[in-house]
Amino acid sequence: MNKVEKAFELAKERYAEIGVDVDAALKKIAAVPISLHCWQGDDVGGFESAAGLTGGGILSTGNYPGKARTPDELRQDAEKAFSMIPGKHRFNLHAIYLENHGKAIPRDEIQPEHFKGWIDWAKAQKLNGLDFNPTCFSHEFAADGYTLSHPKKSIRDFWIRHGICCRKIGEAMGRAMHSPCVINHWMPDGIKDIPVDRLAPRQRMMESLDAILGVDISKRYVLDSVECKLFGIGSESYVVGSHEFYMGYAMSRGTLLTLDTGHFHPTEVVADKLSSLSLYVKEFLLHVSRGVRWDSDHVVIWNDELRQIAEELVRNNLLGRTHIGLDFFDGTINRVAAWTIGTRSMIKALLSAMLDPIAEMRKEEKAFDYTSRLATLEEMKTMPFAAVWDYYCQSKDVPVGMDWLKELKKYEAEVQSKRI
Ligand code: RNT
Ligand code: ZN
Repeated sequence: MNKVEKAFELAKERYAEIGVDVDAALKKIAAVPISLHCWQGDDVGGFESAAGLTGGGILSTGNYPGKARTPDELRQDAEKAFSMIPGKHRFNLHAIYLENHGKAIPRDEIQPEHFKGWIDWAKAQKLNGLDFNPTCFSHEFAADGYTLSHPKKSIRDFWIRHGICCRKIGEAMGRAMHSPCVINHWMPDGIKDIPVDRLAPRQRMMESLDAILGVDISKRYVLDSVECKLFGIGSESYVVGSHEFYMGYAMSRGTLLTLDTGHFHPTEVVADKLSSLSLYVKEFLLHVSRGVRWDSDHVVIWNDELRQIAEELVRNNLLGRTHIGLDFFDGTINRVAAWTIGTRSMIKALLSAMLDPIAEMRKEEKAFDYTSRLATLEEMKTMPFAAVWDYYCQSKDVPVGMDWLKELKKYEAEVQSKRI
C-alpha cells in the first residue's frame, strides 16, 4: 500500500462512521463529465482570421507566453490538460475555431467538414463528447451591438443562418460522438445607455431564435441552450437576453437554460436558482466561471460559491439534468494550468458534495435542530477529503496533488515556450 492508499483507507473509515459510502461517491463522480471550453486555450481568439477577439462584451486580459496558435497546438494543450484531470470529459468549441485551411469562410457558410479535425481528434481521445457555440461576436455584423435582434433584417438573417449552420455542425458532432452536442446560444445584444424601446429588440430576438430552433434536428444529437446575462462591456444599460427573457424562452420552448455564474448581480448566486428552476426547466447548462467584482471570467477555484453549486446539484439529484461547462479565460497564467486548476476544482467540489451526510443533515433540519445542522456543516469542512481526492486522481492515473504542476512546468519548458 502506498501513502495515498493508506490515507484513503483511513479516510474511508472516518466517512463510514458518519454513514457516508466513499466507494459509491467515487463511482458517481467518475460518471460526471465536465465540458472544457476551448477558448481558455487561446484567449477567445479562434482560427477564423488573425484578428482575434473584438467586442461583444467579453474581454480577455494577459499575455502569458506560449498561447496555442493553431488547432493542432490547441489540441495538444487540451490533451495535456486532460492528462492531468481525473475522469472522462468533453470539449466545447466555438464556431470561430473552425479549420478553414487558409480560405476565409463566412460564418453563415460553415459546415461540419470545417470541424472534421476536431471530431476525429475527440474520437481518438475517446472524449465523452463535443459541445458547440455559435460565435455572435468578433464580427463586423456584431459591431452595432446587435446580432439576432438587429433592427436590420439582412443582419438578423445572417446570424440566423449562422445559428442554423452551427446546429448542423452540432448534429454531426453528436452523431459522431454518440452523445448529444450541447449548443449554447449566447448573443451579446444590448445597449450602452438608457434605451427607450426595451421590447422590440426582445421581440426580434425571440423570432430569430425561433427561426434557428425551428430547423428540425433530433435531440439525440443536439441539445440547444440559451444564456442570459445582466450586462456586458458596452451593454451596461440593457441586455436583450436578460434572465427573464431566457427563462421564459427555455420554459416555453423546452430548451435548456444556461446559467453562467458571472452573469447575475454580485450577491445573486446560481446555487440558489437551481432548485427553483428545476421545477420548471428540464435541463441546465452551467457556465461555471468566477467573477471578481464583475463578470471577469477568472479561473474557477474551489470557493464557497462553487461548493454551493455542487451541493445543490448533488443534493437535489440534478446531475442527470445538468451539463457542466466551464467558462473562464485568463491570459495572465499558463493556459493549460488554468484549464487544469478550474476543472480539478469543479470535480473536487462535486466529489466533496457527494461525501456529505446529507440524509442526516436533512433530518436535523426537518426537526428544527439547527444546532446540529450547523455543527455538522462545519465539521465536514475538516473531514479527510484530500485523501479521497488524491486516491481518486491516483486511481484514474492522473497526477496526485502538486505533481501535476511539475508536469505542467515540463510541458511549458518543452512545448509552450518554444512557440515564438
Ligand atoms: C459571455 C458568455 C459566453 C462566452 C463564451 C465565449 O459573457 O459568458 O458564454 O463567454 O461564449
Ligand atoms: Zn458563459
